Amino acid sequence: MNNFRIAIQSKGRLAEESMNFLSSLGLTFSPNGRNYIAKCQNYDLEILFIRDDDIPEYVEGGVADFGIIGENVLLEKQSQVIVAQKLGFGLCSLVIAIPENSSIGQLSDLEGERIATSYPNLLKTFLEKEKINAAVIPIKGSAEIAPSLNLADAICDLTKSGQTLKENNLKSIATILESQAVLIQSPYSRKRNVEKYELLFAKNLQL
Ligand code: PRT
Ligand code: ZN
Repeated sequence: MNNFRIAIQSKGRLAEESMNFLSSLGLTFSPNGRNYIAKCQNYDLEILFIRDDDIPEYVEGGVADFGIIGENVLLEKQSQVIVAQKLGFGLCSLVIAIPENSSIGQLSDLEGERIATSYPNLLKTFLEKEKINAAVIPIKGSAEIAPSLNLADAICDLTKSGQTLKENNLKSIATILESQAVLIQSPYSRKRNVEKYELLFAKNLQL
């Protein structure tokens, strides 16, 4: 890999702010930047637009030198990358939530219950730490509907405003992670590409 590349989410909750971050470094891109790859107009850098779930693998494998991803995804995937910088956007919490009318009153009442989540690794680690024996039900999305369909007694999902939980008559009983977007760096990134980033970020270049 020679080209200096950064992988960001193509569309979704981190897409716009990731582009804003790159713009804040002084970088400019052509308006058709929604292709798979966009070349920077004023610096030797390419942006790779991909799904957020794929970003850790691309960066871990060295296809991209850097990436922008939520800590929630990074920690769930136990990815071997370097966290270069916390970015202060994409703030959200990974919580355990139960139906408002549930008989579960506190964390220890989750013993023997079923919890649906797309974050099975983070949830299992939390349950082990809390010494709670609960069944983790891995799902890909829409965890909030699992209790009403009797797939689970509780969920473990991301929340920001709390509106989605409320709309589904759920309430949070524990926060297992406070997450934000982070800049990750490949362990295989060529030295000169890391230097390019450092120069860029330090705004030592006149763009
Ligand atoms: O298509 P792709 O795979 O790239 O995207 P995605 O659908 O997997 O991810 P996306 O775009 O939904 O989220 C990307 C990242 O944004 C997440 O991994 C988090 O790091 C971060 N983030 C910040 C959030 C939220 N805020 C958030 N609110 N991710 C998801 N949500 C969900 C929440 O679970 C709820 O369903 O948004 C909904 C609204 O939340 P409330 O609490 O404001 O109602
Ligand atoms: Zn995703």
